Amino acid sequence: MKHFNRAQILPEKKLPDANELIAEGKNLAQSVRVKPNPFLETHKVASESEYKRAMMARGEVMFHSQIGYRQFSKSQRAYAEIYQRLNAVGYRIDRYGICLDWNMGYPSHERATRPRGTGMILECAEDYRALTQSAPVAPHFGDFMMGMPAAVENVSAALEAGSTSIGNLGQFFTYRLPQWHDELAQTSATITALALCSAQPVEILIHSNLDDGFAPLFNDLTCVFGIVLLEKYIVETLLGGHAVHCYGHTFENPLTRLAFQRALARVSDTPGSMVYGNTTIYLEGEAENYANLASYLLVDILAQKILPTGHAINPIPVTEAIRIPEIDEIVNAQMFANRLAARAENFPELLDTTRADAIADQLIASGKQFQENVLQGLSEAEIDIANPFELMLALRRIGAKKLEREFGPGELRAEQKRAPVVMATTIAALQARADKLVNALDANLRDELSASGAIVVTASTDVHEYGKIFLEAVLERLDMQLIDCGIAADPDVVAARAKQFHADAIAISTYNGIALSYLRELRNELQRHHISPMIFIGGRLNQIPEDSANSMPEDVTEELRALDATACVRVEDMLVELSRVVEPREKVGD
Ligand code: B12
Repeated sequence: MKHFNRAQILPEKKLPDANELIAEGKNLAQSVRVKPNPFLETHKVASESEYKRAMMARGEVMFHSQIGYRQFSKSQRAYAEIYQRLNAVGYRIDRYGICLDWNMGYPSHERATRPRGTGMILECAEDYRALTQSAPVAPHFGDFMMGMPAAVENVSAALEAGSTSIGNLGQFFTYRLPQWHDELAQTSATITALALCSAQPVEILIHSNLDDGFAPLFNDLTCVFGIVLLEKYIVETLLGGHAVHCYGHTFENPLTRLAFQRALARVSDTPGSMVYGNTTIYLEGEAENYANLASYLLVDILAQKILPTGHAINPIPVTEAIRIPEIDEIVNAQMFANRLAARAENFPELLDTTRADAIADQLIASGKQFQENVLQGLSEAEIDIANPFELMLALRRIGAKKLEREFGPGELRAEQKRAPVVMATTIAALQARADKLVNALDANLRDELSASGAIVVTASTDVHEYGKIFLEAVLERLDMQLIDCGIAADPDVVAARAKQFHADAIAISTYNGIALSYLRELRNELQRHHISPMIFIGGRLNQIPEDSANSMPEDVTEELRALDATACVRVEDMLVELSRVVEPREKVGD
């Protein structure tokens, strides 16, 4: 049974020629090369992978930190100061993940008029070099590089700043820049940038953070591992590069977290980039977050001690759930991690990996099944799976939910759902939380809302989907009619859908520090349509003020309320307000 046909996925009559794009990357590699920087010079290595292999041989655990502020001077200070303060007390930081802002994903000549979030903005290639000259710490450029319209210019600048670990393939599959619709240009730039890295005379780690990709939306971890194998096929078999995988945001079960690392060790001989912190378990309270930090970090430290894969560990600062961290908070988290790694010296004797290895067997076997199912299914749809352009764009357009439903290795159950071979916990946890919330509601309120049959447009302003998934799960259980605008939904699209479906309300989930500018644009679009549905907004309601002195986002709840929106900390806040104003209406199909 054919799952898809080509016209559904790649309707374009003509697509850019992959071989030409690859040749362009190879040609560029003649002039654009990795240049020396303090990290490469201090450690006398040609690439970070050479350094990683040496550290693995010495049984050393490596340390990673994300850094990046709107102000370049603050980012430069952070690059130097974190290293100096740790070095002064005998601790190490081996690499920095450079948190570029999504503004950097656009071609440089467009950035002045494009939205900005909370990340770092580099004005020119010299800025890349000035940054990596600030300390002998390896620069990992893993955000808004590969996968973006500006992939070629950003990757070129990173290579010339001495970076030999560049990503992020995962972002190609899920990240959408506001008001950017040219997927062909985005895919072309990514193919050329991948070829540019693959043609370098030194080993470039082509990084993919699975949690930036499809992983957060799969119910089955073996599909996540299948994506590892598919991306390795694209980067290594089709483009001749070296693929490395980062995982961790959504891996809260220590057993599957360890199993995933041990499975990666069995399918890859390239040192890993980093294992990401389990950010989704972070709460508001700092004290508890130190327990959250230890709970995942110890697993990652032991994983590297008993079977080194070269993944640096990544201690997430305890303010993670609130906003981007300050320099002091990053230093504290790194000191915590260095000390914990030292304390864990004899912990490996306590660990039995039998169960983790059994799960690793399943991840590899079913991951391979998923990979084969996808490649066969796409071939049957006349997608050329030997063509990286067609394959990458097809995967991006099909998306996580359909890929898992159509090609997942698990048994197909009722409602087109597949039984996970190895359960991924996040989505199931959100559904269970929604059940709990609705069951705990006051019965009158629940009945009133269910009777309302309200029509609600839902949307996320960026890639963050969990808040929206949770919200929709609650509203569905209250029989509301949902109009889903998806992730990274532009204000004009949301307003048009509200008009088209005569929506009672719009529910916006936002996380990237654009809450205020997004609401302003949405208000303008609704005015243009002469409609004024209620607006509910939740997530991270902050934004960096234009005249910010410290590059830190500030709460904008009052400004949102002044624009006549209901700013919500919890979903319950919306339910109470909705019940107060919405009139019962006929449900579609009643
Ligand atoms: C998971 C996560 C990711 C995942 C998202 C996976 C996915 N597909 O959803 C990934 C790894 C992809 C990701 C990417 C990024 N992230 Co992120 N992410 C998080 C994280 C860890 C959890 C957020 C989450 O989903 N929580 C689960 C939900 C269910 O809980 P909740 O947010 O508390 O939601 C509750 C309420 O807010 C409410 N709610 C939520 N929405 C709505 C809407 C309405 C209408 C209502 C009524 C209620 C409501 O309901 C929920 C239950 O009560 C947070 C940090 C944290 N721990 O909070 C950072 C965080 C939000 N991310 C952040 C950033 C900066 C990014 C990136 C830009 C980083 C980068 N440079 O690439 C990218 C985004 C790029 C893009 N293209 O958009 C920052 C935001 C900074 C800020 N605004 O100050 C945070 C705070 C981390 C940090 N400290 O720096 N991220």
